[in-house]
Amino acid sequence: MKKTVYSICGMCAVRCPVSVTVEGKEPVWIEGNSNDGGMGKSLCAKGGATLSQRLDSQRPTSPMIRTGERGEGQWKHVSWDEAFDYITDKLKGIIAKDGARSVIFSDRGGPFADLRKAFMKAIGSPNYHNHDCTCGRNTHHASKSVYGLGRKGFAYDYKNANHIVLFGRNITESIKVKEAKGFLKGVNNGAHVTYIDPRVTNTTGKATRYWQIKPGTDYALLLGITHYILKKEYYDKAFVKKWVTGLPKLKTFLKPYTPEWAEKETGIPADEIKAFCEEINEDRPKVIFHPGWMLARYSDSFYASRMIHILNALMGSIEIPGGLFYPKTPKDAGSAGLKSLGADIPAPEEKERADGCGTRYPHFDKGPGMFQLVYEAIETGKPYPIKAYFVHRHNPLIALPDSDEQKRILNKLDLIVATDVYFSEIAWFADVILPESTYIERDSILRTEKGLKPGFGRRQKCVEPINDTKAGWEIYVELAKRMGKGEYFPYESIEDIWNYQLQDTKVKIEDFDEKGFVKLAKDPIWYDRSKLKFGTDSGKIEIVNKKWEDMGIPCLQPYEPPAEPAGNGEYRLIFGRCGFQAHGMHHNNPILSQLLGSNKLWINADEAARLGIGDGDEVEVVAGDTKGTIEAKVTDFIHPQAVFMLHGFGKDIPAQERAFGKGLADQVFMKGQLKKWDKAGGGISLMESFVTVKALS
Ligand SMILES: Nc1nc2c(c(=O)[nH]1)N[C@H]1C(S)=C(S)[C@@H](COP(=O)(O)OP(=O)(O)OC[C@H]3O[C@@H](n4cnc5c(=O)[nH]c(N)nc54)[C@H](O)[C@@H]3O)O[C@H]1N2
Ligand SMILES: Nc1nc2c(c(=O)[nH]1)N[C@H]1C(S)=C(S)[C@@H](COP(=O)(O)OP(=O)(O)OC[C@H]3O[C@@H](n4cnc5c(=O)[nH]c(N)nc54)[C@H](O)[C@@H]3O)O[C@H]1N2
Ligand code: SF4
Ligand SMILES: [Mo]
Repeated sequence: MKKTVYSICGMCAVRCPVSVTVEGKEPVWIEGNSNDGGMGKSLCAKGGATLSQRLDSQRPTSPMIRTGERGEGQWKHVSWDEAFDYITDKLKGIIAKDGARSVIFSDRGGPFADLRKAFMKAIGSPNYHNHDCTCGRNTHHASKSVYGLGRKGFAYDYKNANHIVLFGRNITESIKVKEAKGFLKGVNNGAHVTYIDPRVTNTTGKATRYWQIKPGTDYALLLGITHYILKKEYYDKAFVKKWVTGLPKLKTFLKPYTPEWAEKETGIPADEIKAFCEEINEDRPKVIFHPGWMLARYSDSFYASRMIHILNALMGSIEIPGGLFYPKTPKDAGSAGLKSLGADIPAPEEKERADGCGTRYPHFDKGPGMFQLVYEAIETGKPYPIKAYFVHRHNPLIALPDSDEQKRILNKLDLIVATDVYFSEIAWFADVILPESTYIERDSILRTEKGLKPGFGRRQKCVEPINDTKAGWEIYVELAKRMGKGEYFPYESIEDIWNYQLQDTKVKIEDFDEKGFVKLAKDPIWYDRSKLKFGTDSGKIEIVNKKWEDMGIPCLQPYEPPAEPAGNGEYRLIFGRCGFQAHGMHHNNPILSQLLGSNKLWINADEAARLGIGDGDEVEVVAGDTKGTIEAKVTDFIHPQAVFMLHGFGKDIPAQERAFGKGLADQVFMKGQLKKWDKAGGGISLMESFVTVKALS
């Protein structure tokens, strides 16, 4: 007998709605959950590899405790009872000696993280982190400084846009399925697309204008664009008058930054910049400047991203079809939200986070913290000692730079517990691996789905686990109970959790059966544009935000050119992703490893000729004492100052036999980068590293 089970994909952090066909006890088919019109039946390649993830035998099949040195790969398989006992015995000792604040947690974050946050709150530590110091922190804080709203404060209506401007946002390969489909609809509807990247990507193929920008100079381009738009008055005066403060200061600040000046910095001709501004003037207000992600990996990304947020305001594209819109919450649809699992747990006694977010760094959001700063705290014991580390669905050894330096510091800890589905680099380095069931084998807590029609979504178990694995909720509820915090986790089943979450709403668990999600509004909700809400003190969009300036972060920062490669075969190392992989995760997946087995080093054709490198040659890449060899991809499609690698390859975990030793890992070449981060935005400056490339004779 066949049945359809609706769930939520977990192959990457986008978490698309899916529909799984189960025959008997086996999953036999997966596709997008077409009850969601934006999704249809589409999935990306990684989502399509879901069933093979479950069948992959080269992943942890039961809890494991380390028997050799950290990272050596000597393990004993243990029962869940033994694993829980081992962890709680150690943890109780650590807390008795150094206090609960000595426990840190790093997590992917996202809509199911509420339970993990509740666990940390119950344990009594303020030190919960998500991954965002390597992802969107700069854009997030930039958005807060302009709108008083975080980076998820707006969503983008690509489908109805007249012009989509993407700074390194490789929307057709670095995929969010619904977003990519919306983008392609926009393209088919005739939208202009301006794509800016030192490298030609698939998205370039959908663009009406491509600029091969000199790496690290987006801020200069944005200053030039904004200068010209203000000079020519190509902006929405009525919107700006009503909603934007600080325009005169911006005009004065921008005086020197003409398109001609920007041409010198970026390599993009002034005439083209002007032509772009003229086109934008015709296309506005339905213009979307995407605030970027990879734009958030340079040391001035906070400022580049701020300028993008300001440009959106100048376009007047806020809360209109074809522009930016507020993702509406259950409250906007007249419903209560999901009750937080930590709502009834008292806040930890310790108020100061070890990473200093909210205290030493008052302008950084406390919630997700800034994980790179934890390394300093572990190393120095300041502001207090850090002894135990829980890591869940996060792989700092891949996601943060300089894995060797990270290992040296993490080795000072007394306990590392990794909850993972794979033998990831961090799991391999841990003391205990708690194997989570693959996502189609587990239930998760309910999530809130914000949007024009807000609602709630449910990931449910489609099939039983084939190994001795558990769902995350089972793991943390059990750990909390064994740590004497059971009163805050009185749950015996996932239904107990779902009912707790739904208690203030009118929604019942059965309501999810029909479609996999529940919508709280029939029609799209748009705010009245005369009553917009911004989170700043003035309630307006603030070009100069006094609160930020008082915290030591100037809002209008003069441009400083990026560091230049020294020549003689030195290049800036840039990176990105492709459609078949998610970060450093599925490189050992039986299907995905066949689609793309290794990465190559993209190098500009003129540069390659100078160095005597031919397409397909093996070349050596060097940074400090780190060396590796990789196949060169010689191409005109990359700026001469940069070389490019796909992220996530170069696996060195022997248990991952299919991926072991294939290609090179970008993060190992980022020497000393753990300490290089944007002081205004907080994000790690991952793209500010240089390597030397040599032909192998
Ligand atoms: N050099 C370099 N560094 C980067 C990037 C880059 O391109 N280059 N990209 C940056 C970006 S944008 C991001 S978002 C971060 C991403 O880096 P991370 O936040 O670390 O993200 P992921 O790769 O999504 O997931 C990490 C871990 O989750 C595990 N995992 C996968 N599925 C499951 C599951 O179902 N359950 C559990 N418990 N674990 C699971 C994986 O095995 C892996 O160990 O990296 C950042 N760092
Ligand atoms: N298939 C797949 N999809 C994903 C992910 C995944 O791992 N795999 N990860 C998800 C996550 S967590 C994220 S954050 C997003 C990331 O989405 P994107 O930010 O679109 O990600 P990347 O593919 O890393 O693209 C980065 C691009 O920035 C370019 N770049 C480098 N330097 C510069 C510069 O100075 N200026 C400009 N303008 N561009 C530059 C690089 O050449 C590269 O093409 O993707 C999400 N979607
Ligand atoms: S983008 Fe692909 S892998 Fe990520 S959640 Fe959606 S279908 Fe799954
Ligand atoms: Mo990301």
